[in-house]
Amino acid sequence: MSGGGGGGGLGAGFSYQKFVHVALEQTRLRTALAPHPSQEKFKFIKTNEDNTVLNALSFSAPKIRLLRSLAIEQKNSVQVLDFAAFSEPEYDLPIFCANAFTSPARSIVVLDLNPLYDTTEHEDYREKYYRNLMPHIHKYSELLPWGGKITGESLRFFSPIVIWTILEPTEANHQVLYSAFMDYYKVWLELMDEAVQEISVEKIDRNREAQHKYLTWRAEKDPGYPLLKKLIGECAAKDLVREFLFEGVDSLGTKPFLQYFPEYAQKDGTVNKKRSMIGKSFESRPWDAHGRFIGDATTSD
Ligand code: BLA
Repeated sequence: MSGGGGGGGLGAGFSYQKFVHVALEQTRLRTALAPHPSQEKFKFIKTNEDNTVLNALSFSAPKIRLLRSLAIEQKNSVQVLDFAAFSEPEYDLPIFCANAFTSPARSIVVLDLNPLYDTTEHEDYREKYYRNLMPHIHKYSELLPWGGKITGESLRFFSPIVIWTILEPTEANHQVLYSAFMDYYKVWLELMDEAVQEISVEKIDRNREAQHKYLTWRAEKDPGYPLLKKLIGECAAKDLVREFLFEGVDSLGTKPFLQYFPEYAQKDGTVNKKRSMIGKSFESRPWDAHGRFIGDATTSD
C-alpha cells in the first residue's frame, strides 16, 4: 500500500484512456464495430472548463446494440470512466458496466456484468450467467474490497460478481483496476460470442423491456449527473445522458420512470428528486460464495 501522494496518484499517466483503447482493441478481435449514430453529436463535446477533456465514443456491432464510452480528464484532478455495453434485445446478455470516478482523494468504482434480470428474483438467470463466474469475484475480493454502504436501489441492478469499491488513487490500485476491468470485459465478450439469438417474440420483448427499465433507472438517477451538469451545463448534460450514455431510454420502450419505480412518486405526480428512497445499506458484500443474496447477514447456510 502506498502512503498516498508520492509514487503514483493522479499525475501524468494516470488515465482511463488506456482502458478504453484496449477494450476496443479486444472487441475488434471478435466482431466488427461500426460507429453508432450517437457518436456524431457527442464526439466533439466541449466542456466549460479549460483543463477538462471529454472523450465520447459509441459503436454498434452484430450482437451489440450499443457500446459506448465516456472518459473525462481534468488535468491533475478528476478522472472519470463510464464504459458500458448493451446487447440487442434478441439476447438476454448482462450489461457490461464499468464506472470509475477518481479524485485526488479516492476512486469510486463499480465494475460489473449488470444482470438484465434481478438475480435474487430470477434464479434461472443467475444460474445461467453467474454460477460459473463466481471465481472472478473471489480473485479480487482482497485487493478491491466491498466499498461499504451503498444506495439500496442499486443492488437490484448489480450481480453477485459486482466489484463495488473505494480505493486510494495510487498507481498500484490503478493497475489492479485495469486487470479487473480487462478480466471482466473479456468475460463479457466471451458471453457475447457464445450468445444464441432468441426467436420467441415474447422473450425478445421481455429482454427489451428489462433493458429499458435499466436505462430508465440510470438516465434518471445516475450519480454522475451533477458533475456532468457542472462541466457542460444542464441542457447538454441531459442530452448526453438520454441520447448517448443511456441511449435507448427514449426508443426501447414507452413506460415512464414512475411506472417502473412507483416508490418515487410524489403526491403531485412528479418524480422524487432524491437518489434513493431506501437509503444506504449493506456494510459488507450481500451475496454468498454461490451468488445467493444474503442481505446484511454476516453468515450463511
Ligand atoms: C458515487 N457512483 C457512486 C456510488 C455508486 C456509483 C454506487 C456511491 C454512492 C451510492 O451509494 O450511490 C455508481 N451506482 C453506480 C453505478 C450504478 C449504480 C455504476 O446504481 C449502476 C446501476 N460516477 C460515474 C460518472 C461520474 C460519477 C460518469 O460513473 C461523473 C461524471 C461520479 N459517482 C460520482 C460521484 C460520486 C459517485 C461524484 C460521489 C458522490 C455521490 O455519492 O453522489
